[in-house]
Amino acid sequence: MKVFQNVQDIGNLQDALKEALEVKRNRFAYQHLGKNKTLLMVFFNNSLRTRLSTQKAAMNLGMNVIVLDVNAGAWKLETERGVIMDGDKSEHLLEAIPVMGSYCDLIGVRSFARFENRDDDYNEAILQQFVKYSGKPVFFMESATVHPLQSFADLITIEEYKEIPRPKVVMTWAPHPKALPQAVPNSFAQWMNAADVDFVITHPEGYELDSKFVGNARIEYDQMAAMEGADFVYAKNWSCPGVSRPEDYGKVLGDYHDYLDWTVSERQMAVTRDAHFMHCLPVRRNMIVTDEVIEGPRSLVIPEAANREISAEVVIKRFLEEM
Ligand code: AN0
Ligand code: CP
Repeated sequence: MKVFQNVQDIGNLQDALKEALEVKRNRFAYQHLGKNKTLLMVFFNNSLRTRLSTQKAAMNLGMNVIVLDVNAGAWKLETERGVIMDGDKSEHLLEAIPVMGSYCDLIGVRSFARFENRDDDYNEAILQQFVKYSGKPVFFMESATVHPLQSFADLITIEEYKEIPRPKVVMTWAPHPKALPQAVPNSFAQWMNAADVDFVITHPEGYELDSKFVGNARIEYDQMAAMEGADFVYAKNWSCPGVSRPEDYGKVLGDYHDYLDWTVSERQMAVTRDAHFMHCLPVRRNMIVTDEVIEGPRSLVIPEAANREISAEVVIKRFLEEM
């Protein structure tokens, strides 16, 4: 594996899940793999879980870890080639990336969608430069379009908590006051399509996700109908993916107050098969989900976040095994 971006990069999913459960039981068994190896994590955006869980995973594997917050202390980076750099950017990504690569053996990068240009975001303009110019293997820690470490942790959590062999998993859009990326729902759709689950997506009209991630997943515009018999409810807000109206890309459509009936509450959970509630966090309470549901006995948000250490450890372990 040279890049961890898509579900295909991890290979056979059953094998990856088996390895994850083994690593979870025995998370310090592979310390020798990381000896004198350095992970560099580069953050262009905020993080709580990704930062802590990925660092913890690398330490479990015996690695040294360096973290760079690009927007807190590093030089401001220009990312476009060909611009005359007479503004506030002191350094170009084209020098910064190979320099970063020279100090480490493996790089994780977080760089969210910028919502300036849909093609740049959907072509992964920033992450692809790390892949191309760092000279080191790269894993995506939420890029413009994907968040694979999250989806892998979500899949591990579903595997651990499912009560029937092929559970019904419903991903529902939920309201949010600010424009959020599509990376989490894109990846979740991609991973659920590859997993052995009955997968349904529900969202208001206008929020259709890119077909490259949705594949053949079932779409149900009626949220209550989608929830019927669900075993897992996966809530997430995302802004307009701009599929049918590119001019709306990255926007919150209409007034979010008009969508508050999409907030996951006891009303939706009542028609499920006593579903587990999931969310990647951070979550805005009583916007995405009510206090009652997130605090309820079927909420998995904490074990789900804890599994981020496990998904990261499996991925980093796979990279180390090839070094
Ligand atoms: C980000 C998002 O929605 O993509 C990160 C989620 C893991 N969330 C926010 O920016 C609030
Ligand atoms: N779920 C997740 O990636 O959280 P952070 O943004 O805090 O890393």
